[in-house]
Amino acid sequence: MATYAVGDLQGCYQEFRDLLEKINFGPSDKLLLAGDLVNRGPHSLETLRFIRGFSDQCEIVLGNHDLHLLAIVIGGHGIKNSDTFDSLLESGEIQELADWLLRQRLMFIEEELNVAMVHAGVYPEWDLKTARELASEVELVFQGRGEISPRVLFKNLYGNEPITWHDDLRGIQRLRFIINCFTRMRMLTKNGALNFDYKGPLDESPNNLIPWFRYNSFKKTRDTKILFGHWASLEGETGDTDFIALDTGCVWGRRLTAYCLETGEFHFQEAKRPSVT
Ligand SMILES: [Mn+2]
Repeated sequence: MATYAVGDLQGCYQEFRDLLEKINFGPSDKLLLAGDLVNRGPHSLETLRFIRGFSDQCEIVLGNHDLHLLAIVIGGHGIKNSDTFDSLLESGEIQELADWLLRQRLMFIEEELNVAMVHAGVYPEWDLKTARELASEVELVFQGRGEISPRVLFKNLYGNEPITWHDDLRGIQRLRFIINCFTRMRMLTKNGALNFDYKGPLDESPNNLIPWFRYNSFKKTRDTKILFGHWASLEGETGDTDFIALDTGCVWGRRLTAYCLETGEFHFQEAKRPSVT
């Protein structure tokens, strides 16, 4: 039995199936999916339907594109020009698939292997226990067991504010900060404020910004390995073996990555789509 973590699928269903075949994924193996299962790529409906079919073998954390889908279905937001999940939205299965997505997490911790997975990152001021508790606050709202309804949360999902964390943040402001960290964060200012402007490679990043995984010299998540996706222009490199970047831009014509937790090996499936810059 092996545990594989796979980066952003974004509707790249064919590459996903080919990758599973390549790693010989079997009924006793486990799959960790780092979120952004849908959008930008061609086959969001097929991807979700397929994953749901073997979800007892999967652990999923939600990404910003998955939340965008829920913001449309549950929060009443409009579709953007760049969205590519029309056939998913028009499918008779959409409500069922959305309900299933709402039961997924923002952070998954595999204690035995000392690994945690999130879509974008763990805010560097949070230790593992704090991060897990804050993720739970949002997950309870997704499940309809929080102080506000899922509809109200998804209606008010969008926005960059607040950009700094205080323990006494409440309501939508608190939930939005937690969600933005787990699903959208890349860079921070020296004062720990979120900055959403820069998405490029590390070696071209502005001097005043620090990637979240390099913010602290003493990591509050200690020796737990953090797996994440979301940042395709890292091309799988963080320069730190405690932080594993899984989004290798399959949807942009590069490749899909699977990381085996037990062996530390990486497996790749090249994209079938032509590369875009
Ligand atoms: Mn993302």
